[in-house]
Amino acid sequence: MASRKKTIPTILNADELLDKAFGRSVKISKQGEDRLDGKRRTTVARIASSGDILHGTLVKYVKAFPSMEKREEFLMELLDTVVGLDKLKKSLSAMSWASARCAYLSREYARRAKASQSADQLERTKREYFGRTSSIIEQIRADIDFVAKAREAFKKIPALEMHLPTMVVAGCPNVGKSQLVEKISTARPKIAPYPFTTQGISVGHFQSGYRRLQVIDTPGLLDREFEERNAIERQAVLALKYLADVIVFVIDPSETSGYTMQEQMNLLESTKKAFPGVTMIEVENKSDLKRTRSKRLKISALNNEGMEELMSLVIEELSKSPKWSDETQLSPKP
Ligand SMILES: Nc1nc2c(ncn2[C@@H]2O[C@H](COP(=O)(O)OP(=O)(O)OP(=O)(O)O)[C@@H](O)[C@H]2O)c(=O)[nH]1
Ligand SMILES: [Mg+2]
Repeated sequence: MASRKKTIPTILNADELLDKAFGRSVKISKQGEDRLDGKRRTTVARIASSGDILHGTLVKYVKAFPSMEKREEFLMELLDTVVGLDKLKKSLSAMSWASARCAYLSREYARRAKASQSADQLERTKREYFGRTSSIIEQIRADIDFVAKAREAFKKIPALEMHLPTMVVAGCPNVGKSQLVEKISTARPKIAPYPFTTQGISVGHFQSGYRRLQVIDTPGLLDREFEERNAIERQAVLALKYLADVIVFVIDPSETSGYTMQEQMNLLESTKKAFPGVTMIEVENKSDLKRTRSKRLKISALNNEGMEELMSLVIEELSKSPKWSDETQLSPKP
């Protein structure tokens, strides 16, 4: 599965950050007119260098996150669901604050070191600088850890393309959504005979002529209010809300999924209500196990039965999407 570009660098924790800054600067050594002068120049250079490293590294972390005020509403809402935007903002601004403090302390103590008149005074200045800087980093230890966690979560958000006509597959857990997605697209979701196999949304592509189309596999949705859903289920709801041009709702009449027809119909109704503008194609999967007399399209994602018919229905619906006319989405000719 394609994932978001790894633009956010690995985030060092507080100890690693201090090690990096002070470990590197300790290698610096300067000559002077006499011993004291040499020591003084070395100390000034070490203070400046460690300050630069701390400031530079923290600024890099903060800048690497997509700006919270920026346009991508969907991405922001997804990030909010996954990590919590308020907390992320708070931690990033703590990092900004610390980077400025480190820069200030480094300037201030380099100045003091320069003015030091004895080896003793120089040593005290150095210690004080180290102590104050370390305590700044210590203060943001939890923020650094949180940002590192957010980065991991952010990396797992698949690279969704907002401009592609998109089919979203929904339904109760274990009904065969991932099996269907796997058969028709480039996505390779995990398929297993138990509910809640799919964690978070995953994305794949398929072609119609030269046109690239997007399919999103979602975790099994349960018939619950948005507020009651967990973070994983909310991702699926958000994908439906922002991206779906057509929803393929998978039903398992064999009930081998562990969900009764009644439970599945309840979810179908609530999904219809929640996304009133979106066309919904209802399919009955696992037709190799059970076929009902309903008018719904019967498929077997496992045996490919009915799949061509389903996909032509899907493509017909997608071709009505305003995104379909966007020529930029055409794949280059092979
Ligand atoms: N007999 C039969 N089994 C199927 C068919 N489609 C899927 N399955 C099986 O049903 C089980 C669940 O399939 P998944 O594709 O993982 O189901 P899912 O809806 O993605 O489940 P979650 O990700 O847990 O929500 C697997 O053991 C599949 O092999 C089918 O057409 N016929
Ligand atoms: Mg699945």
